[in-house]
Amino acid sequence: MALPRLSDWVLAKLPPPVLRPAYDRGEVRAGIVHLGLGAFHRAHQAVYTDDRLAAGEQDWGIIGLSLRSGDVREALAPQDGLYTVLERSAEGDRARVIGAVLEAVTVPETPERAMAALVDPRTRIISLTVTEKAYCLDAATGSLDETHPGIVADLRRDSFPNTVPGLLVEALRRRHESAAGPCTVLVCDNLPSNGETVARIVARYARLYDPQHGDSIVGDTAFPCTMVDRIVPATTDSDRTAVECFGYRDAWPVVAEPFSQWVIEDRFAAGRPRWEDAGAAMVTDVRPFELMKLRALNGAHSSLAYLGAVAGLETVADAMAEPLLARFLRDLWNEDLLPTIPSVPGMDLSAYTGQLENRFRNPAMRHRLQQIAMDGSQKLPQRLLLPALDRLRQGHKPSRIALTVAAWMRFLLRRDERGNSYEISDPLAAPLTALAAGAGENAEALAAALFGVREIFDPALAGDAGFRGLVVQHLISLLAHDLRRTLAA
Ligand code: CS2
Repeated sequence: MALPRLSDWVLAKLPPPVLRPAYDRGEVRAGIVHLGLGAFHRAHQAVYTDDRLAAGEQDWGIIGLSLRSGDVREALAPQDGLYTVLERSAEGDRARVIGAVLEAVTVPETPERAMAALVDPRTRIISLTVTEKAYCLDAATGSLDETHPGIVADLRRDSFPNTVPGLLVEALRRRHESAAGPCTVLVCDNLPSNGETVARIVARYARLYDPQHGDSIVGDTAFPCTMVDRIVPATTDSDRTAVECFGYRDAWPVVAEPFSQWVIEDRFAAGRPRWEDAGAAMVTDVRPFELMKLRALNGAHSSLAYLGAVAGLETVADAMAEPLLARFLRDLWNEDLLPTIPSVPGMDLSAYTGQLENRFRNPAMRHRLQQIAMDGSQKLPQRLLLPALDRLRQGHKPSRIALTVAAWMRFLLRRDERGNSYEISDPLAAPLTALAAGAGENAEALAAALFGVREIFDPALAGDAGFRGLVVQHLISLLAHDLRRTLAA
């Protein structure tokens, strides 16, 4: 007999080990509109929110918007918005069905439905997980990239906005006009000072959009900073099969590690769920937590991704199983990254990296290095290049970061040491791969070409002869030999 597909109707019949929403979904009203209904949001914020719905805070259901593809809506709509979180560890999978997402909307398909949700006075939080690149940030100025083709097009105001800043400002403008009341824009992407940075981008866009009223459009909106953390690899078909072992079908479950952390600056314009009662930490200053996570976790992830991908390895756990790489990672933390992280209230950094090491080793998670390697141009600056500059200013040569930069340059040649080729997924893929191909296997030329990319490299770092020398030296070794020999040296 075919297994039943997840839906409100099937919920009551799920076998006992499957945890399900402990509340009546019919009583829940939407108070949050979330942009970017990907796996991360569904395994993170939606789970914290699901706990609060179960505790009786019924005004905080989520309407999820997908900015590009209709895949998520197509998977979730027939399931009444329900989906499974498979919490995965060496002991096996724990399945929990999340009921917090009340509706999934694909913005390009039904833009006015999306806008109506954003502008509804009952919407008091607009949260986002749209990836770093979607904010159209100019890394050099820390504000809006005004030359971004999407921004230029949106500012012409002759069609529905396509960019995140464009969509946010259009929503805030309509809220302002209709006196919908203040709201909070809750940014949950791995950007430095994420709330503050996006506030700057949105304010700038609003001023360009309407020089006279731009400031008042954004006026009473709050942009708290957050630190979000949970490892959530992209869902695969074998994850769908894993759900079937529990006796039902789910078109798009999400897989996550047991660990989850959320630190939120407690500055909201119009209320919020008591997420602290679901395990989040509400603080006055997120910055130390964010620096710790962006550098120690994401910086380490990107290093493993480029080193491992160049060596032809597949997952984070595979990379951690290589003793030379595990050793490299500890040196990266101790020599190059931890000395750039100020003390974090209530946290012991060496215990934190010890825990990270265990999380990365989780053998049940198949977190692909190529997934983490995506969008390097958007990730490297805050994860590794700013720490490199900090370290140089402290009078030390960050040689492990230099090796990562060399591996990233080598990675752009689109062929690993074993001769397998792959594609580069990055908003700057075209210029970066053209520069890399032009230089080929000449280490000096490759480094010179890529250090010149202003969107990625601060001139202070690109111009540091010591750092460049290290990168070139590592590149020569990676090109002439391989990762193993380079690490051993
Ligand atoms: C990863 C992150 O893909 C990546 O760039 O480093 O998605 C990472 O898994 C999360 O930030 C963990 O919280």
